[in-house]
Amino acid sequence: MIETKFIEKHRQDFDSRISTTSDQESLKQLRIDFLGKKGCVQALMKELREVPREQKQETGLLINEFKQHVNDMLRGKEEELGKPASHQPSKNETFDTTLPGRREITGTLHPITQVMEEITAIFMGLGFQVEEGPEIETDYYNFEALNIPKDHPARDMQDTFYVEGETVLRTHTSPVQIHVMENREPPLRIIAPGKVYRCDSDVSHTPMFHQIEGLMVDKNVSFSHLKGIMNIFLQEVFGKDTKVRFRPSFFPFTCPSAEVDIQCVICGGKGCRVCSQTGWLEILGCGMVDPAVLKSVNYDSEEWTGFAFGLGIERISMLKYGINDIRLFFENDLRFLKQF
Ligand code: 2NL
Repeated sequence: MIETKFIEKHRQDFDSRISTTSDQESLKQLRIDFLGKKGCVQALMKELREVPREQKQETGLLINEFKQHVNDMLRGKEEELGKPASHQPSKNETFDTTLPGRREITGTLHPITQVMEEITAIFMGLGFQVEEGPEIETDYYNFEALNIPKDHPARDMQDTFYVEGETVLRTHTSPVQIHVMENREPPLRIIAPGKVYRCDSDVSHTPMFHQIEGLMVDKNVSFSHLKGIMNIFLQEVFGKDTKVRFRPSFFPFTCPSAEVDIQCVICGGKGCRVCSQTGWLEILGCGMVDPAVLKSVNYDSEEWTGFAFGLGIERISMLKYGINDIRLFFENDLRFLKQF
């Protein structure tokens, strides 16, 4: 049973305590004692449940009035003492200004992009212009203009992705160079980097991979120009002392044609698994542009000659970084990508 006297006593108690309160700490305690979950006002509320119905309203009013009084007085005191600063470090809290900040996580360029940009920069330094073109091509630009006849194995259904009718996903970036030659008169020096597609998939082949092709057409361009440019390029990518060799080869679009090897970067030429015990690694294919290709773009092959080359970026990146499975480039595992 709550009596008026009883509430009055709590009020006196509160008033006397607040009159002697002079710091934040005891003000906080006072608030807890009277307004907290286990405080005086809450206890009175609980007792109100036991009060007979006819007295409930009057007693409830008194308790509310008391609560209001406590609230007002506490607020007044709070103002009197000044609001606590939003964060004042306590005495035993220290701040180490020498600790490093939290590092921002930044992305990196994909290793294929890095190698592509590196190779592109080398050729730009040698006076080559970068050219790009569509990834969907016609049979004519991907094969016919490059002297690849209809029965050539490179056209086999197993290698080429056919889109529909005469359109294919380009199997090399050569069509870019055909477009440029059709639209421009020689002399020209261009490189064509980009994605190419072949229906093939294992540890060293993916259906999409990256290629850079290069083309130089001018008066009196000879095989020695080609050798000179290939030597400079390979020594820039793999180091000044890289040994380079040219082997006769065949491509429908060049004549004579060659494949270029470097001394194995893994074993230094002694012979290992990567170079199949030969001491050499095949790096790129090249040759003198076949007169039939020059004819298809209306260049006079009596007046102009040219060399061309093509290389796979994934293969070069694998040898440069000692990667044994091409699929790692396309899994996007950050533990792999962060190493470059
Ligand atoms: C390789 C070989 C090569 C070419 C690409 C080319 C382009 C035109 C005319 C003549 Cl427009 N040739 N490109 C020439 C020789 C070799 O690529 O093994 N690539 C991965």
